[in-house]
Amino acid sequence: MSDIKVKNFDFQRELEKVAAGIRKPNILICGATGAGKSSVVNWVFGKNVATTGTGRPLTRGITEYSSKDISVNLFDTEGYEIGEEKISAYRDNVEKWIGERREGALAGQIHEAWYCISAANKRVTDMDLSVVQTLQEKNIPTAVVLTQLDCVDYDEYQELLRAVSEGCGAPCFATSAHADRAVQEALAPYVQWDALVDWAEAVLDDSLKEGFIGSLAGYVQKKQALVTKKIIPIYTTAAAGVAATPIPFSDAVLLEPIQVSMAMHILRTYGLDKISEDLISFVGSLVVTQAGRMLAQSLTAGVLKMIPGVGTAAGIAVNTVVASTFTAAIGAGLSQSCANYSKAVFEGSKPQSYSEFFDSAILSGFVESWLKEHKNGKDT
Ligand SMILES: Nc1nc2c(ncn2[C@@H]2O[C@H](COP(=O)(O)OP(=O)(O)O)[C@@H](O)[C@H]2O)c(=O)[nH]1
Ligand SMILES: [Mg+2]
Repeated sequence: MSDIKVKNFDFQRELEKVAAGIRKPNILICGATGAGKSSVVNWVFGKNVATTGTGRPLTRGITEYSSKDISVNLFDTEGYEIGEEKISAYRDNVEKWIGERREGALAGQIHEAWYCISAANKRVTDMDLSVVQTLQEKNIPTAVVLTQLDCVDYDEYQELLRAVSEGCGAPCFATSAHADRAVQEALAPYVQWDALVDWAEAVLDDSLKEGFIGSLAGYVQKKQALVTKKIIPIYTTAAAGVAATPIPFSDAVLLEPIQVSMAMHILRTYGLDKISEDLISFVGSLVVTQAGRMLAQSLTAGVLKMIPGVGTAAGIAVNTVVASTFTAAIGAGLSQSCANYSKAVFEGSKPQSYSEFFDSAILSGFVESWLKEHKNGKDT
């Protein structure tokens, strides 16, 4: 396997290519100043969006947050104080702006809207409802996010829910971005962050779901499911295609770039591409080395025994089953490492070093157990 060299890869560039291929949903964030819009965005997508994403003021008090680090575009509408009459101007403004975008390119259209209403105000105004209705009339899937739930008691909360449901029928999700852990624990039965995120994903076209899920802070299980069901299959198919093509090159040369793209795609989905450039090249190198080792083993029948449909006496060349199976196994192994690392990060345990999670022995272990589990199945 002398033709596999880590230094042949520019991992950062591979990552950028992968990221550029991910379609970004456009999410409109509405509500009065102080309603808690920024806090909602920070909670769901992580603090880096509103602060590091370059806020680009568009016309009339609408700020676009987009950055190459994140695969959603957020449109934050600022512009009226709670209870102020200016809200009608705000509504007309947003309505006009959406109308203009509609006439533009498909990629620029608003795909969904989150209308934030602060529970702390203890009322839902007719104007709030009217903005929501305007969005609904434009066929923009719209949810009401009832923010600052920690500021009301149970009866007030029920009253607000009733006002929203009678007033506009939009799905309504109660949230609190209160920083105190004890407050969050007390509110846990009522807070609906997960339901909001599920709704926000469900209303998107399939082609936009990946960008959304990959931009979430946390939600490791959602990410794991996406990687398993949508991302790894792209690369197993590509690997099988390469193995099926009679090209006079070593299979390794052709398969390696597929493993590298897959690895970068998985890192991106977990949001770990933002941890450090070091991690990117560390994981890239690990995967190149691991894939090289597996290919060598498969050529000497080491792993062939473990792969369904391939007898120990199979031919010497890497066939399509071998190529796609070991791609799937490495993908699954890396996904597991990423999930464990992400959980540690989001649970606040501050991992000492990423080599606790990404290391060739750990990856080999995951790969082997994946192969064992899938030995009798065909769902590779
Ligand atoms: N108690 C409480 N305060 C909140 C919550 N969410 C936001 N805030 C506070 O409300 C204020 C306005 O929030 P912000 O997210 O900036 O609102 P925006 O103007 O709509 O973007 C800030 O001082 C926040 O700290 C919450 O869930 N509970
Ligand atoms: Mg704000």
